[in-house]
Amino acid sequence: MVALARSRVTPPQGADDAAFETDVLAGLGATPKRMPAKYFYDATGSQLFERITELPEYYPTRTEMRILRDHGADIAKLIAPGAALVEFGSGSSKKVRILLRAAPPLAAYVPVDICGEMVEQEAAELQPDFPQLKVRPVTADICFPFDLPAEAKAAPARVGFFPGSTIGNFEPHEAAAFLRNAAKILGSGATLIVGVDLIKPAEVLNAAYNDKAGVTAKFNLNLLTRINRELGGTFKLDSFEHHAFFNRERNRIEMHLASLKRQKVKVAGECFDFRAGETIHTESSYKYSVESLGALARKSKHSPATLTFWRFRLARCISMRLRSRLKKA
Ligand code: SAH
Ligand code: AVI
Repeated sequence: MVALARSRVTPPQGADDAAFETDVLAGLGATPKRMPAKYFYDATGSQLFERITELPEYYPTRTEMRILRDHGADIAKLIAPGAALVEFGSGSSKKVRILLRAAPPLAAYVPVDICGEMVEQEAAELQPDFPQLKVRPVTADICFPFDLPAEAKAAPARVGFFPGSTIGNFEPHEAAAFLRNAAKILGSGATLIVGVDLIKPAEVLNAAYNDKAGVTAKFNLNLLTRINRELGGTFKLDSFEHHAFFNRERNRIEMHLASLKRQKVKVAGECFDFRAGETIHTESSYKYSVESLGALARKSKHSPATLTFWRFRLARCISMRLRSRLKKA
């Protein structure tokens, strides 16, 4: 076991038990019912997401890994020697390994994730493979301000890394707010490298979120298991069904949990009615175009509107890079 300096923000904003209860009760009380996607990622949810990344239908992880392998040296040029690399929503940290091999010597690597178990464990596994690197995991909600570890604060520059199209799980206004928050955390003039899934044919998208093995359905339903365990919920898992479809008007995959019958469910002492067929909207996964991503950057007041992005393709990878200079909003 490698000793890692802990940089947990206490309590991590938005990632604590009280926030979970408040958000779940508000989401179940809303019309239509909804739930923030960040709550998928308890220890089980994080493991299920890892299984999703290996599914034949789920192209984004494989494609992005390949892009990083093919273009890692170019992407690493965005990182100045001695900078601190901060990864937002780091999960298994497997993509950053490719970037770290191509990057110049760094002041620190700071994986940040809402799932404390995942970020601590993955940092401990990464450290021996990069013995010279200071790995400093942080458990935090990336939608809120959080403190960086001392090594990252003291570095002459900070570079953000946000792969996986996790930005697509934010509503557009939340994505803009995230970019402004990232600018505050990384500091004025920092570079942010973002991986974004582009719009592609509905058949490809629908298959990716409705895998034949049913892992995405398990990932979705695990949210109810988490609510039952942590908030004394009475959800019966066999009374709900995974629904996922591409919403062409809004360029997003929507994931829902649909009630198979009329029923009542209790959570944290409160009672909620479900009609047969009524759904909880559990996740949106927005797909971008080069233009809409540029518009998002401009909306976030990053000027010039330049973000680093690359195209996800099934057969062919095209790497497109623009330098992002984040200005304090
Ligand atoms: N970057 C990895 C993992 C993507 S999965 C990859 O590209 O494969 C999304 C990750 O973001 C999960 O590890 C999840 O725990 C984390 N995450 C989601 N919402 C978050 C939030 N609001 N704050 C911090 N981490 C978050
Ligand atoms: C993490 N995020 C970008 C994934 C996505 O594709 O939206 C989460 C996911 N949901 C279902 N499958 C994967």
